Amino acid sequence: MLPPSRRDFVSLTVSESGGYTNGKQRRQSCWRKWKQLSRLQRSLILFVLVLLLIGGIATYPSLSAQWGDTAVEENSVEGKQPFVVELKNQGRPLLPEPPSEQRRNSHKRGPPVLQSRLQNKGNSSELRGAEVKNVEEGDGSKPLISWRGAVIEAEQGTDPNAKEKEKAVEPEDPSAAQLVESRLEAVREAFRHAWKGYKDFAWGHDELKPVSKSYSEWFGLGLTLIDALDTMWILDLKKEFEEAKQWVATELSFNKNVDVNLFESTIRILGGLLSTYHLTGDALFLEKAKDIGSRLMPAFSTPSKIPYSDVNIGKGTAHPPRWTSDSTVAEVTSIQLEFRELGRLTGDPKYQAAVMEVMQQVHKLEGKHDGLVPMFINTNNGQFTHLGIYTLGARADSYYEYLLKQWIQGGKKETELLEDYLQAVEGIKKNLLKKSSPLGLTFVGELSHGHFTPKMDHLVCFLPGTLALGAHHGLATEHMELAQQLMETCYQMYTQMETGLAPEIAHFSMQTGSIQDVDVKLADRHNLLRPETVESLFYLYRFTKDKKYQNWGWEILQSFNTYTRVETGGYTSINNVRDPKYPSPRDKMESFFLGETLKYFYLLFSDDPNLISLDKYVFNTEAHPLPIWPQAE
Ligand code: DMJ
Repeated sequence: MLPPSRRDFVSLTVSESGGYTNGKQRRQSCWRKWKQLSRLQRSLILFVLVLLLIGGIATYPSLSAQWGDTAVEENSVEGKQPFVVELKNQGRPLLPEPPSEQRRNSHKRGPPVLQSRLQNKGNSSELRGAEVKNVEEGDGSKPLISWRGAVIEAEQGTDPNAKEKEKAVEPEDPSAAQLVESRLEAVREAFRHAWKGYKDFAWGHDELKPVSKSYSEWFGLGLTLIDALDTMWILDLKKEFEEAKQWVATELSFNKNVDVNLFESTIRILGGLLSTYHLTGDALFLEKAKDIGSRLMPAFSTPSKIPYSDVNIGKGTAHPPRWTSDSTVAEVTSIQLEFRELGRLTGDPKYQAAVMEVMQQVHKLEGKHDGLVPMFINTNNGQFTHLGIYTLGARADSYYEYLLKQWIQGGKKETELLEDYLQAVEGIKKNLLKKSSPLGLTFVGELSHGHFTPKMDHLVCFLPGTLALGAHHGLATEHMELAQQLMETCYQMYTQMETGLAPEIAHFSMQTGSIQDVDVKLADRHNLLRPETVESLFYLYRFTKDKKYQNWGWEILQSFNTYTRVETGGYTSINNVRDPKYPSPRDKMESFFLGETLKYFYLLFSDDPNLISLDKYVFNTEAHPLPIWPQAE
């Protein structure tokens, strides 16, 4: 190909026109000039234009996101649309300005575009209706989120004076004590809102379906109500606690022909009742705990003494799932804190014997890999099954948590538990820890028959808290360092998402040159209001007093309020943490949102180390605090 002639070059870059007076002349002279150009010149111009067009299309999303950010920031500055508005619109206590670190980061997630648009609409009632749909706006068809009676942020931006109100009552630089109190009150408010939904539409049932204003049953035992009892006590919500207690006293009966899952009913119901008994001293809860505890015992009548997954608490029969005789390792090794405590309170040795038998068997079993356990165990022969897959996520997670916590509960005397825990931590470090790109985040992946996968369940985010707890109780400071690294990773799983909420499962990028550390597969984009990250933030803050952990928690609470709060009461799990315009509600509030997530938020924001002291209590895996046994026992 020939190089362009000098004439070509000059005619492309220098304007020869001596000026023009109107558009028509300009168009004519342009056309003349175009006709005068050589074919090569025209081709070059067209080529450059096409390049510009492609470049423009490619950069449009990020530019528009930036513009959106800027718009939101500008709105905030102008006092039109603060990030969280709904809380202020309902006469609830005003929230403090987010800490400066948070404000700096808030644009990272992309704009709450929806919020600014809603603000302009100024009429939230238009957003109430059926399902998600497009709503015609004056300037054309733009998608708006509208859920059946449950526009999560419909109230946002409907009060043009919101920012002014916030300014009026909120000092520029609120004192530390005010900040703490306002955050605690924000958690109480969130709880009351969740409780309102449960009370109005699901009272006495297992779970609230806040969008359809109905409920779902799992065991038919008022699961949410029982799971939330000690949270209400800790949050000092006396009225709510009393009405729930009345229900327990008059309505709760375990004499029912229902199959319950041994693990879930132990951690949520038995754990919740025992914990509430300890906090309140009310014998009602101990009686109920004894009742459910004794009804769960048939699960241990198996050939191997490894319990079945399911028990019929009315008939006193137990069985494995229909498709297998296996139980899940995490399930059979994460019921010990509760049954050990029940044994101590009742003086009946059978409870402790049953669960310690499981631990002793698992301690000796073949099939572990550097202290890491497989996910399944057979109830007939007591052996691990599905060997070769190791994860800190679903089906194995709380095995590790309960090794440490049983050791703490029993006064740090049961050395086999500690040995297994320490070996497992080494196994994690050796086999599952890697660094992501570009931020170099330490994450916990999975091992499948020797092959490493950079996949991390949100469930794994219990680990920073557990590691920190171990360090607090005298284990290596290295555990604390790892806890802090993993805590950052779990926080990034939230902050790198467009909604500021973590997905159920993250995949970490390991290639240099990656743009984002956290990648999420389409099927993993849901958020179930899980507690693990908030739980770990609570431990990390308790032990370090580093305010950044509180601030991270505060950001997460705001994201829950923005994307999961249902106007008519309750919070909903969502399908898509990557789409702030359409997070897509799943219409379910899991009981652990009240039992765990909100409780850990409250404890995180509290500066009182004696509010459930970690030297006196150990939390079960459903956030129910149980006492550390006095040394004599
Ligand atoms: C809770 O039931 C418990 O925390 C359990 O250990 C794991 N799953 C949920 C919360 O995510």
